[in-house]
Amino acid sequence: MCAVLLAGLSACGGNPKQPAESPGQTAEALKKFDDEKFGMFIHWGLYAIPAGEWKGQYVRGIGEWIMNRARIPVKEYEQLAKQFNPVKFNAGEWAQVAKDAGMKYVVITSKHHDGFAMYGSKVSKYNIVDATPFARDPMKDLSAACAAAGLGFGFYYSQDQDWHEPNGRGNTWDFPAGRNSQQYLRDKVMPQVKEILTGYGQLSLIWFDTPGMLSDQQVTDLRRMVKTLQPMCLINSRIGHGKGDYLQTGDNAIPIQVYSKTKWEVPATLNDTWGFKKNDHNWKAPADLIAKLADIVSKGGNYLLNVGPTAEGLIPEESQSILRTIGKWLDVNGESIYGTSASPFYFPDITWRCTVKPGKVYLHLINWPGREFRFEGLESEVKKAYFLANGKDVPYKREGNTLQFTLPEAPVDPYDSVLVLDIAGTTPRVAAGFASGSLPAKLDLYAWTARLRGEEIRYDRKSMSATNFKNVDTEKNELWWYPYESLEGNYSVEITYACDSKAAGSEFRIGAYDGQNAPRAVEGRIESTGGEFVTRKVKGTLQVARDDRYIGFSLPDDDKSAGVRVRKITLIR
Ligand code: H79
Repeated sequence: MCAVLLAGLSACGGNPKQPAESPGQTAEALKKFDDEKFGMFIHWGLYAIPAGEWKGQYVRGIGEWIMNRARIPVKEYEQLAKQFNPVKFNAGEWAQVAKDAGMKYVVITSKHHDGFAMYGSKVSKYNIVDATPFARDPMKDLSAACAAAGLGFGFYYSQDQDWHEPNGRGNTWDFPAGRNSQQYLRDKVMPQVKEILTGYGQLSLIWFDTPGMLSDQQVTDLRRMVKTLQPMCLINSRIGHGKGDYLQTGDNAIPIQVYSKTKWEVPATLNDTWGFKKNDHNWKAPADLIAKLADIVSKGGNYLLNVGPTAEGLIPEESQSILRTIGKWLDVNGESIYGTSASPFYFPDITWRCTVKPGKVYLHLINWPGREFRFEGLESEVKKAYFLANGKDVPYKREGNTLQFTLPEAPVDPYDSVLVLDIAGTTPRVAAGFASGSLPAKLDLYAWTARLRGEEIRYDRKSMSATNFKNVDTEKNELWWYPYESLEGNYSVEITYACDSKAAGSEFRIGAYDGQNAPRAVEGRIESTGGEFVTRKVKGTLQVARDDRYIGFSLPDDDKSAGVRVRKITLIR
């Protein structure tokens, strides 16, 4: 054995090109991960004490970023540790919430950007055992509770940003000077990652975040150590330099259509923060979350949904109640989620989503279409059509590749009525022009599939529209859609919105953003529609490049029209 490597150093003496890992084991772990679909993210740290407020002032943005946003000196922030005493923490209860939600794995912050280790670390005294009155390692309990409950267990570890360390990235208020990343890696990251990989049993995955400073070689060393210590432990793409086992989409970012180039996972919040924030009550509705779960799984992803426990150690009641509602839906409909494959069809709108298993097509009716439901593009013979919720047959007529279903007046499930088609053959045969990947000449990007940027923006399910596009400080409330390489081309653009005369007047911009340069954009003015939804042509042509990161809708100049309700934009090739 190479003791030097296990000590966390990069130079191992051997051939650095020699693989320290087994691709077969990674593939096996990925298969299990792909089947699981739904996991719990837990952001827990010292930031749960200020909970979004510093010295009596509200601090905007995600709660775990408070040290950064309020530019809190290390010496001051460190004092929080002396107050951290989560006496109500009960690992068994947390694992039970995940179980009740129908989640299959749990990922918790072992160290976030603030640099504080939430486990007993021998490497740095800045940890929950040595620096707090709690003086215990909650991760021992939690890893054991998850194992006992049959849940996968993984650690989040901030490998690049560390605001506590002069050589970590991100703290420019205490440490404005240069960084010796190698020293930080050698003295903290490698030995701490070794600790979390060796002290808590089998890890399903390790979840790195916000790469930026570490070099290709440094990341290679980090990956090698993980795979040497735990060959079955998956690594997410945020390790950096393309060295992950699966892709992380952006936070709360869902691809617009099926994406099957690689396995991926969407990390997402239940409100607008990861770490607990006492004033954030903007909880997403269970209906929305269940539809998002169906949406993500239909597109080929996993959903990693976050809870932010309090400084006392409790998962907020609202979070628990929402998660249990999702779990009740999964109790009945889990067959259409776990172990399924992505949709072989593209999605023309937001009425339905689709997952498949051998011999079965699951149509998730996430927006009830009324009594008539046309489903196009399936060539396979259908042997039986029925609802998962009640087992009742659903009558239909067939014309060529179109199935015309007659549905009951009301949904059979309040959230997502799953219509099962038993088909002849193992995999569905899909008619030309309907397959995922073959996008139509006219593509709707609904507000519902967008990431809502900002903490004021709101989505209304009834009118299927987003509103409250406020410009606050330097931040804007916007809609972002993620094409994942599917949209390269030139488009004319339409927008569907409603606006009353009071709110009319602002310029709007629909742009294609590559993450670095100014967007290629088309612009127009929000006009009064008398409050009705109308579809308007936008002047000009939108050029989308293959690698563009997102398509955005915003009010760039003023937010007089913040109250506009945007349902969708339409791209026409
Ligand atoms: O751990 C969670 C986040 O803390 C982390 N990733 C998820 C899983 C994350 N790190 N960085 N970011 C997310 C993006 C941060 C953007 C910011 Fe801001 C810009 C932070 C401060 C300025 C957004 C806008 C948050 C506050 C204002």
